[in-house]
Amino acid sequence: MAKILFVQDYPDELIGISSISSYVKPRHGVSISMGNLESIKEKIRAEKPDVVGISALTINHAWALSVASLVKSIDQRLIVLLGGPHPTFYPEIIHDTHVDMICMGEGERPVLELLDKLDAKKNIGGIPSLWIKRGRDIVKNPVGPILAGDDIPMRDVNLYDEFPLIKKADTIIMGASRGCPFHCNFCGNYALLRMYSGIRYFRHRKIEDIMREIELYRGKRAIRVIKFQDDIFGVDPKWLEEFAAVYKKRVNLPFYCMLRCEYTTEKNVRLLKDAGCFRVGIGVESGDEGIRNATLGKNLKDTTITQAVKILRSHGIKFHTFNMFCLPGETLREAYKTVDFNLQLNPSVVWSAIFQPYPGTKFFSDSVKQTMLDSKFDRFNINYNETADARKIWRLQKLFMFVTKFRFFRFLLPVLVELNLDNFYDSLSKWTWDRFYKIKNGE
Ligand code: B12
Repeated sequence: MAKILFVQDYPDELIGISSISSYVKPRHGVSISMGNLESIKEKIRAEKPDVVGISALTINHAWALSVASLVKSIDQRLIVLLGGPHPTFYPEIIHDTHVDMICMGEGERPVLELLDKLDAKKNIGGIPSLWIKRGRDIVKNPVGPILAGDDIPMRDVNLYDEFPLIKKADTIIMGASRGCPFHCNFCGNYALLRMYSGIRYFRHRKIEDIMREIELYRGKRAIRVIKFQDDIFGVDPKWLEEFAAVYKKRVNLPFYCMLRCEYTTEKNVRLLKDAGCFRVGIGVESGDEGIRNATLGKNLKDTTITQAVKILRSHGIKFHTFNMFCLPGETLREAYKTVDFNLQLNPSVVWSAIFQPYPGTKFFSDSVKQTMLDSKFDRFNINYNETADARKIWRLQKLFMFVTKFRFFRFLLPVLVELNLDNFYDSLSKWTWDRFYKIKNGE
């Protein structure tokens, strides 16, 4: 038996990690640690793993490298393996002194093969999907095949039991599918579809597995709400029909999911509502159709969004919108359209972010790469909007949530974006989110 210790920054379950855990646990030891370096250090000393597997996004890649450095300071022989979206889209992170290998894409098969080979003391050089440092050389194995939908394992429902807040939570996150059939320019899926070209990358899981996974969680804790965090829920109408019927019969708990507006049809919404869906998230991205489609490649008309919202409303399903500001080439006039379109749609929650060209997106280029690495990529400090309006649009993003909550202030926006009150606007944005929009207890 070989042992892997997973380490993550995000303070909640990560489906990817609990999935790899159940895949390798029949033959190997798995443990988990989160967050601060001191607790990670203790865990390494207690568990004595062979491999430390660090899950990294771009926003926390600097943290991931600090963990890698810590691991090597404890014992040079420990293998440091980085996986997750950041190394998938930016495998060059392997050049960091403290990283031994990185995993591109799905981790179940490569991690199992690595642990099997370590256990059997075999050569680990040729494992598909892993880039491996060998002295000064790097072995860049091509990406291996992905799991078929039916083979995606049920998660290890016990992995996070040592964390009281997770163990006691009355919501669970679920994944009913992997991948996304769309390739919007601002999303990592753009690179994944190319990385896995020729393969049907979007896959639904077996409905029976999803039900059994939920039942396992319900056997452990009192669950009130389920959050499906698939990129887009219910892409295949036949799958959705079957899912809705089985879910209602076997689970019958309120749930939340993400939809694309094309799939928000009368028929699908009726199925979702009947099965227990009470809220959905939809990506608006920009209120300007030109930016949304020509720049972001979303391929979604205003009328499709308004029609979707009308259907959701008629079925009493709440919805929240996802939006971005400071988009490449976006002018202040176009940014106002995002505010006004949301005022028109009137969602129960609005969410917005300052656009960032993450690795894996169409927008990621060599020049951006340089800025990211030099700056340790603080996501809110770099504004990639190159227009003269950049600062004003940044302020608009900070005022966006407040104005969608208190509509009366809309007329003041042209004055407010001119004022250099950036710290105040930043605090106001956080306050509005915490006070009015942050979803508490899954409601
Ligand atoms: C759900 C989700 C969230 C949830 C997370 C809830 C939760 N508890 O998981 C919320 C809403 C909180 C969230 C927030 C954010 N998210 Co998000 N999110 C997702 C989403 C839609 C699904 C994640 C998921 O469950 N995937 C399914 C599992 C099975 O896949 P996986 O996580 O990739 O894991 C597999 C592999 O990556 C690999 N792997 C993962 N870890 C490791 C570790 C090791 C050692 C190994 C070997 C392999 C390995 O193996 C796993 C199993 O095959 C993804 C898109 C996507 N499809 O992945 C975006 C995604 C991960 N998010 C993204 C972003 C940008 C964010 C935010 C920064 C957004 C923002 N501006 O605030 C924040 C960051 C939050 C944080 N501090 O971590 C980006 C990341 C891009 C990047 N380059 O880093 C993604 C990829 C979407 C995109 N636009 O491209 N997110």
